[in-house]
Amino acid sequence: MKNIFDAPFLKKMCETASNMYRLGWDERNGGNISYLLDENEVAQYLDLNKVIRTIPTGFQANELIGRIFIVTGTGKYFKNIEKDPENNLGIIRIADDGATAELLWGYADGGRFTSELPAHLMSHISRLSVNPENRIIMHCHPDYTLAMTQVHEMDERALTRTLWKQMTESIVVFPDGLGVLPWMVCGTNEIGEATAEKMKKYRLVVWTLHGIYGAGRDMDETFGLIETVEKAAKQYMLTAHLPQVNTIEDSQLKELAEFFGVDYRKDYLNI
Ligand code: 2HA
Ligand code: ZN
Repeated sequence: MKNIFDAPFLKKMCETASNMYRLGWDERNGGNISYLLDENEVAQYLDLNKVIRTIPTGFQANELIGRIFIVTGTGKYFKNIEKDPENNLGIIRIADDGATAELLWGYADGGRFTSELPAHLMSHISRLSVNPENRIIMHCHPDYTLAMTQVHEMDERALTRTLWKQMTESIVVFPDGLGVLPWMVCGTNEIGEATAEKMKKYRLVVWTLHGIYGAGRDMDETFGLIETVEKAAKQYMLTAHLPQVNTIEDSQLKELAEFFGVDYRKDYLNI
């Protein structure tokens, strides 16, 4: 059996959490990540017949029975993950009943997975139905994206258009735009269901006055999506109060999307 601390998926989880922390996206215990793992890869590091304990998830996820995830722990701080992964992360498998998590590794101090597990698992189900390659769901509280939810109209088309117009890269990186949820209580099945519904159409979902969810095939893609939204939101917050001299026109957004061959939301442009 190989040493779990050498596992590339564990290292990537640690490295990503540290980067997110240093960017200010995950203050205190803010944010959470879940990463769908390959069973054969996990089997190189852990005895899959050895369940440390079981933890109810609080909802039914029949589509994910047998699937294994590495997930950040509830109440844990992103800044501590890299130096102490075994207390701050856990590897869980969704049991045959679809409603119980079998702990295979981690949460060593008796902890459990993030309170946002319903939103994560439901979002995994949604994204897998659109793209079977999807592995990551990531949630965090980036400054400018969050600030923008205080001052910008929270309409999906309007918000996406504003972000696309901030910088050339935007429409190329997130041509599918952003889904938007109004303010809601977090940690509930309701916000999980609402997020997952949006995830059928978007890889990015903004939670008004809370933060953002991103989904992707791997950690870099998912991180990069949120990073690009946050950069565009920063440009907006740095300039929204100043006279607008130059902007990217709708015809130029179309040119960009066509040149880079991305499948963009055409009804979001006024053309
Ligand atoms: O896990 O970010 O949304 C802490 C949070 C809850
Ligand atoms: Zn949050």
